[in-house]
Amino acid sequence: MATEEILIPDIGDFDSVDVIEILINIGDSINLDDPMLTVESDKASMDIPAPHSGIIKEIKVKVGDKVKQGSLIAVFEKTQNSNKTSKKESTIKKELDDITSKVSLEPTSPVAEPPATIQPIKKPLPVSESALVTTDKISHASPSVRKFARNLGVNLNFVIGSAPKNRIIIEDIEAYVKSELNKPRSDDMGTHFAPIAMPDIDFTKFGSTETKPLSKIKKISGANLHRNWVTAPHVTQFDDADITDLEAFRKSMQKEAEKKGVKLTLLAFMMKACVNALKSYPVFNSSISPDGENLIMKNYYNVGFACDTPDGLVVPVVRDVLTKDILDIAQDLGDLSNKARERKLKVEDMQGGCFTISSLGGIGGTKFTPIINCPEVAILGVSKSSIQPIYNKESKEFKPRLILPLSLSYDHRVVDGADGARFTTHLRSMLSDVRKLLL
Ligand code: CAO
Repeated sequence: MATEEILIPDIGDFDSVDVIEILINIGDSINLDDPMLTVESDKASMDIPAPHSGIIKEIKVKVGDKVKQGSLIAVFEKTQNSNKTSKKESTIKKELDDITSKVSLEPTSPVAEPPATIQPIKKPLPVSESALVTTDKISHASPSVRKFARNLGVNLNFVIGSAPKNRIIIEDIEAYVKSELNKPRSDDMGTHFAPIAMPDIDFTKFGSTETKPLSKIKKISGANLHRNWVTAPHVTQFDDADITDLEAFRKSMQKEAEKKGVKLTLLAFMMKACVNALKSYPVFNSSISPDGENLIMKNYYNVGFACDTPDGLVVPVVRDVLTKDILDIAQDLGDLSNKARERKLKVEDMQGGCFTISSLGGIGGTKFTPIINCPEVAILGVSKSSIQPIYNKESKEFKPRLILPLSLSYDHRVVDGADGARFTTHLRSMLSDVRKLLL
């Protein structure tokens, strides 16, 4: 049988490229277009395919060698099918030109952004399509990429390729490994919710950006909100309360309160009404024990309120609301809000809450779905009151009334839907009749 020398084909403008991997052994029987070695320029790595089928007799390069067009790679003995030749270099070059221009213009995968470090090669190496798209029917990856995946124990079937034709490249494997390592771990056989990693997008590709660090409060509250959101199955019950009389009463009392140095706010009345409802429906004043076996019922009534500060959201707690009158509650609210905005809240000011009120009424909006402040089991959202035409059964006419929208989110593991509706109905009745509230 005749032997033949295999040379590095035309590699475009590159003077030389490095051999980074030898994919053949002496005695190997190789087919047309099988990858023989991987070379790397400063822009990309590529596999050099076999120009014929045959048996490898000698290997003339080693890892680390620099090679260029015409360098001798190997000597091989031609076999029967050796007459078939690899694709013509001009065809290969055209295909690669098309592919590399696409790499620079558009991501080919809708889910994975191509990592910013991937650079298209300026002049493509003349390699065959089969070197770009592996013979493996499931995952497309070059032998060197497969080896990299094997070393890390990565199953390529789980990796999304970001190169043309969904070919998997080294960066895809690195991104996959990073996302797997970042997944929340739990010792409960994965029954906890483990979201997939957020794609790492280079936004500067779409326009100018600036990066600002998150405040410490935002980082802590963000982690807590996320945990609460995925842990407690939330249901939000909406209702409206007629606070026309309550507002008239509050305004009539405001001057007297101011004399005592207190701002009599709607929130103070809301706290009183909530504690009345908590007393009537004690399941709302409970927490699930950490082992999930018991409900811990509380005999004290501390109510937290979400407070917006320049650094983010904090939740100070008004203690013993049951035993305090409206002015005492208003006083505590004022003191705690000031402390929050001056960053003077102590840890104990934010501990021991049983239930939380989040009032956005002073800002606006008709309804929202607040996130429960776990391990509490419910939170009341208060939106902006507005004058609405309400039908009066006795006079048989519509009358303008001040209506306050309420949104109660509760943990459905603890609170049934019927109790949710009973709680807001109770609240609505308390807020609509100021005498009931103050008794
Ligand atoms: N409807 C209409 N107007 C309302 C209202 C409501 N539900 N609640 C308050 N207002 C009005 C008040 O009448 C007051 O107006 P005047 O200045 O004309 O008297 C103004 O809004 C401010 O009200 P306030 O001083 O009583 O403050 P507040 O009780 O509404 O709010 C506090 C206090 C600490 C809750 C609030 O400053 C705050 O931080 N709210 C944001 C809470 C938040 O971010 N929640 C989201 C949590 S989830 O991300």
